[in-house]
Amino acid sequence: MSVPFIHASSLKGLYVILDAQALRGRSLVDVLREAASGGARLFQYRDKTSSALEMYRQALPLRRASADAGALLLVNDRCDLALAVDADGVHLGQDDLPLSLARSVLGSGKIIGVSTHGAAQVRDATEGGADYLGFGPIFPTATKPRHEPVMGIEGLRQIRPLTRLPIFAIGGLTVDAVEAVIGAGANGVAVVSAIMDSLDIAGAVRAFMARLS
Ligand code: TZP
Ligand code: MG
Repeated sequence: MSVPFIHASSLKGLYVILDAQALRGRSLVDVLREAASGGARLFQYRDKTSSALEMYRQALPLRRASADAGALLLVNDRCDLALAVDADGVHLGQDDLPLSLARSVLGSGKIIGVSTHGAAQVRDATEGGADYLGFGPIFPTATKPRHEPVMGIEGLRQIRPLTRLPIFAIGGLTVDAVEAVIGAGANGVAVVSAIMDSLDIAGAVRAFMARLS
């Protein structure tokens, strides 16, 4: 599936995952706005515990805030919610709706990203028409309980030649890992705790942007 130019050019750099379970008393919209003020332009709404109605109520103001900031907003897991709030796309894990069905549901105008954890999944998602890939976990992470085996920088380097799609490295990444993952072929980094655990979200974003430029 071809990706509109505006999408393709945006699928790199810092990908901030707005995790509803990592808020530390702040609101998702506040985190998005602060991150956008630091320069972030690519966001995902991730919520593993809320009901569909709660997620809808969270995603709608996020959609508005991302549009105000000129940023892309993707929804984790749920194509229905992505459509309901007119998000820019969806991010699918290996146990979400199959890519082909997600594409039928969303159409060619939405971005679809796929989490991958090895060579076969990278090939399948590429052949299946994903717009970008997540790859990881690069390092162990407490953000995702019972995560897949770590792939390491070397795992990333090995799968890089298998796809021309943008790859976002994910899992346990801090600013100090940026050089290594980009050096191994990633087009960007997807992060939760390195941004959301920070008391200075805009500053944390700027630190990533400085290493990514
Ligand atoms: N998928 C693989 S690792 C991970 C997800 C959602 C969690 C990433 O969070 P963090 O805090 O950046 O390690
Ligand atoms: Mg999922």
